[in-house]
Amino acid sequence: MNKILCITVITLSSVYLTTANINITSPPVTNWGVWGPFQKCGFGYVQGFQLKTEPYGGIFSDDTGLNAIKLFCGNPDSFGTPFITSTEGDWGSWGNVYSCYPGYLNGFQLRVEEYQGSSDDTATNNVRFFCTNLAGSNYIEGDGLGFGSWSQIQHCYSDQVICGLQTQMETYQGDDDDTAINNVLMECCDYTP
Ligand SMILES: [Ca+2]
Ligand SMILES: [Ca+2]
Ligand SMILES: [Ca+2]
Repeated sequence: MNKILCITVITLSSVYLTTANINITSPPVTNWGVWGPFQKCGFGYVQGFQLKTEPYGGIFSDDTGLNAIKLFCGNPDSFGTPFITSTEGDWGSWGNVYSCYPGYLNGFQLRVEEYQGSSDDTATNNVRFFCTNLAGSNYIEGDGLGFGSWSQIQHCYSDQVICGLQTQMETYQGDDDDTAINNVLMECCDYTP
């Protein structure tokens, strides 16, 4: 009798401890462009990031701000660590590599410039990431631009870490206003050591 009760308790516990993977998505402050390919780490989880940003070109320039996000599926400072990017925009250059190693990325927040009407739009400018090994609400902020304001924080469940990426990228607008990255989706995977 005791043995049956014990098995039942173990079974119920394992059901409640298992959560499905979820997607976390930026609130659409701007919504131009098409979603690129969803990419997922084949092995391991995201432990570092790098941003591709077009530097500010002055008041007469058609600026785009953030052009790509690279997520490293492992220690970003180790040689040959695989990475995922979804769509990469044409403008700008890659900035610093930021690391949470030995921790993992488990949330993000975008800095987005709201619609500017006939003035120059840049949409997403910068990204902050939250990490399993940072205390409280601390984060690592990327080296993007400073237009706009920080939108709502998107966070994985406590037992999950980031494992996938998809970006919404506006295609080249010619003489019209370009913005590059507008929104971001990340998959949170159950963490198993
Ligand atoms: Ca505009
Ligand atoms: Ca343009
Ligand atoms: Ca622009």
